[in-house]
Amino acid sequence: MALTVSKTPTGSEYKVKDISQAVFGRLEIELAEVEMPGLMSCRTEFGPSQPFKGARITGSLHMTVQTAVLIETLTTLGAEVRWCSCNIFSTQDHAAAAIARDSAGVKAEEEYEKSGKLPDVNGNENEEYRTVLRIIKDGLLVDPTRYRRIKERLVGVSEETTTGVKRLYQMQANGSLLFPAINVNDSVTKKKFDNLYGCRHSLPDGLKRATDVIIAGKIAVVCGYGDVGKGCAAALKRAGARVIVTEIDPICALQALMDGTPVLTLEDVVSEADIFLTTTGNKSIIMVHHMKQMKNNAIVCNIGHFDNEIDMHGLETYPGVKRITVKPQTDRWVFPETNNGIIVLAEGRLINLGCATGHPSFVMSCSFTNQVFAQLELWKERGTGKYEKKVYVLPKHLDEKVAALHLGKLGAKLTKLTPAQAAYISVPVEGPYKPPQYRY
Ligand code: NAI
Ligand code: XFA
Repeated sequence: MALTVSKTPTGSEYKVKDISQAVFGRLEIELAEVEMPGLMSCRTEFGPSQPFKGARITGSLHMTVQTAVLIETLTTLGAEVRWCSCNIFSTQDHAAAAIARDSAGVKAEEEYEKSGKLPDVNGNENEEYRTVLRIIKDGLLVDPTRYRRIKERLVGVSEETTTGVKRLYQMQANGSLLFPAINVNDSVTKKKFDNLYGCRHSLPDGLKRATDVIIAGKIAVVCGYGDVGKGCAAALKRAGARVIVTEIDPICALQALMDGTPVLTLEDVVSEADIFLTTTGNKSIIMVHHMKQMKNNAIVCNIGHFDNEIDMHGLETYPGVKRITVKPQTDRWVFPETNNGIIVLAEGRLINLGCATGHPSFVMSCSFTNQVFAQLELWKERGTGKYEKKVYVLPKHLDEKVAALHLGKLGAKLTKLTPAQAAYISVPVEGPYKPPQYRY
């Protein structure tokens, strides 16, 4: 399906699947706003002074309802915004339509539109990088002078993802970073929400939508007890499951035990458990020889690394194995020797994306409020020399402010330190704030 560039009556360009979905998009955006108090407080606090006046902000991030609330926070603060969906699967067409109609230029589904094919994930470069290169190349064809001064004009970048942040630190190390960058991923209020609370919310949702099995009473194995594993184990326990953890790190293993959860190996429990979940960020965790030993209709799913924790290749190529698709994202795989089947969710990819709707608005509000603070800081300090061509994290007081802006909505009241208490616990800090490096 070809998408054409269109214009709103006010001249804003857009390229979205179906502009008529803007009405539905707007209604969901309005629901999300109430659940995104951090972003809405930014509008109240900074809107009147228009701090982004003159700033042109462009983003490449999943074009969802929650991202729409971020975009409209930036425009409320005075920015001119253009947005490009970063992933063909993650675009919510109604959100894209509402933003295109009301707030910012939007490009969605770039790759798919051109070739009709999914991007080649095995290409040499990663997907975001190739998307950016392609946009630059297309732009140069239209106007060869188009990007000549981008290096001088670019004020800075804020980055959301672990992978993106890693790449920025590599660029800093090899001298190829051309602009200041703020690492939003390592704000406490981003990471804990993304990894711990977000997954704690959406794992049971995905399991229930996909299978409808009762979780109570089941034996669930959670591979990995980092932030994601801790959140998922907690959710499964609250739903009444008996949880067992596998770990390679003695500290995380001990934490599981202190939380009352046995730590064993997959081999120990593979033929006993009902639900298997990978959260390790590592690869090759549940292999086909494990799956073969599982009980009939054991559920196998992943919420950790995008696609390589479960040995789907081994399963697909197992001699005589039969795949029965119950519905999209729910497959029963039957082994010929035993005639036992296992139920694999989301084809081994992220269960909370494939079988649920990802993070809820409140979780995204914590990430995105960090994004707004990062952009405000970069724009305010442009040309002052405060930020060099390096990667920074937000100062602790801003991380705390993100949290503070989410307290009111939940009816919390914070106790204030007395001056004497403040002096008693104050520790002089030298140099820039460094977030804790440990991950427990
Ligand atoms: P983490 O590093 O805190 O935890 C991973 C844990 O797995 C560690 O404790 C590690 O010791 C353990 N581990 C590694 N190899 C193992 C093995 N072979 N067997 C058993 N345990 C093993 O990382 P975190 O924050 O929990 O994230 C994990 C993954 O989840 C990452 O790939 C991350 O990108 C992804 N993630 C997914 C989300 C989602 O919505 N689906 C949200 C946030 C993160
Ligand atoms: C899709 C997001 C990715 C959607 C969009 C539509 C639907 C569900 C793909 C995404 C991320 Cl990779 O959004 C989700 Cl129907 N998100 C973030 C998100 N999750 N991430 C769960 O929801 C966090 C994460 C992940 C997956 C961290 C590390 C590794 C993988 C963007 C977003 N989500 C809110 C969607 N609500 C409808 O805006």
